[in-house]
Amino acid sequence: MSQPVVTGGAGFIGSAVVRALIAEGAARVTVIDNFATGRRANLKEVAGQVDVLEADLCDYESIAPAVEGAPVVFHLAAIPSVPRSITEPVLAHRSNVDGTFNLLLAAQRGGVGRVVYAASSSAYGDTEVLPKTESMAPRPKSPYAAQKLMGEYYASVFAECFGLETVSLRFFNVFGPRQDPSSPYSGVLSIFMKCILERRPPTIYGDGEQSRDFTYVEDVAALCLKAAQAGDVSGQVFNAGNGGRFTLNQVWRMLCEIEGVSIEPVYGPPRAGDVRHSQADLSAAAACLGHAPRFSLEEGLRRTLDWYRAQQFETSKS
Ligand code: UD2
Repeated sequence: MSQPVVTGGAGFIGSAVVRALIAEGAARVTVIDNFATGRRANLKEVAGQVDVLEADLCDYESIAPAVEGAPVVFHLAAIPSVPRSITEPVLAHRSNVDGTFNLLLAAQRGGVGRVVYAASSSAYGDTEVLPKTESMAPRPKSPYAAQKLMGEYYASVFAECFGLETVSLRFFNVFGPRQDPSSPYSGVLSIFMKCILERRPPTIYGDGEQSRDFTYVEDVAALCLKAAQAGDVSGQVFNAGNGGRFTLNQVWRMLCEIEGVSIEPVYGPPRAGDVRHSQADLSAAAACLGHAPRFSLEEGLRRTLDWYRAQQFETSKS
C-alpha cells in the first residue's frame, strides 16, 4: 500500500494527523482504529479520502496487510490516561505495549518507510530541572508512563536491530477540538471546557499548582508530518511540546476571563501517578525536525472553546 497509515486515526490527535496529511496533499490515508476511544465523527470532514480498517493492533493478521509497503505509519493508537492505567493496567498494557510491539513488527516485516511514534512526556516523571530535555533519565511514575516509555525503547531498538526507521515524539498534554470530555479519564482541558460552557466548577485534583506544557493539537500534528520527512533522525526521541508552562489554577482563571465569568473550582485529593510540573525544552525538536509551534495557550483555548460551543449548539438543535 503506498498511502500513509495512521493508527488511532479516528481519535482526537490521530484524526488531526489525518487532516494534516490530506491538507498537505495525500490523496488517501489508511486509518487503523479499534474505536475503543476513537469516533467516526472525528473523520467526517475527510471521510471520502480515508480507508478505515476497524481492527485492534494486537490482531497481527488483520493489521499487517494494511501497513505493508506504507511510506510512513503514524502510530497514535493507545489507551491514553495515567489514572486509567492504574485502574485498568492489563487493558492499558495490552494496548500500549503489545499493540505497539505488533505494529512495529508488522511495519518492519512490511517494509514500511518510517514509523512516527506518539510517545509521552509522562516518561520524564518528576525531574529536578525544568524544562525537560531528551537527555534526562526517564523516571516513569505510572503504568501509562512506563508503557509509553517501553514503546519508545522498542521503536529505537527496531531502528537499531532491524533497520526500521522510527522517530518518537514525546507529546506534552495535547488539547484542542475533538478531545472527548465525557470520561473521567479525559484530558483536563476538555473537562475544563465542558465545565466553563456549562457554568459549573471543575474538580481540581490537588492544589491546582501542578503545571503543564499544554500543546495545541494542530502544532503536534504538524510536527508529526515534519518527523516523517526529517533526515538523519531514525531511532531518536524528541519533545513535542509548546515550551510554556501553566498551572491548572492559571488555566482555569484564563478560561473564566475569556468567558467573562467567575467560578471557583472544587478541590479534591491529588491523583496517584500525577507528575507535578511539566515543560518541554524544544531545542532538539526545533533543530532536527523544524518544530515551530504556532499557537499560544490562549489562542488554542479560544479556538477550542469555539469548537465546543459549536458542538453544544449542534446538540441543542438535534
Ligand atoms: C499525561 C502526560 C501527557 C499525555 C497524557 C495522556 C504528563 C505530565 N503528561 O497527562 O503528555 O501523555 O498523560 O493522557 O505526564 N486533573 C484535574 N481534574 C480533572 C482531570 C485532571 O485536576 O478533572 C489534573 C490531573 O490530576 C493532572 C492534570 O490535571 O494534574 C492533567 O491531567 P490529564 O489527565 O489531563 O493529563 P496528564 O498530565 O496526566
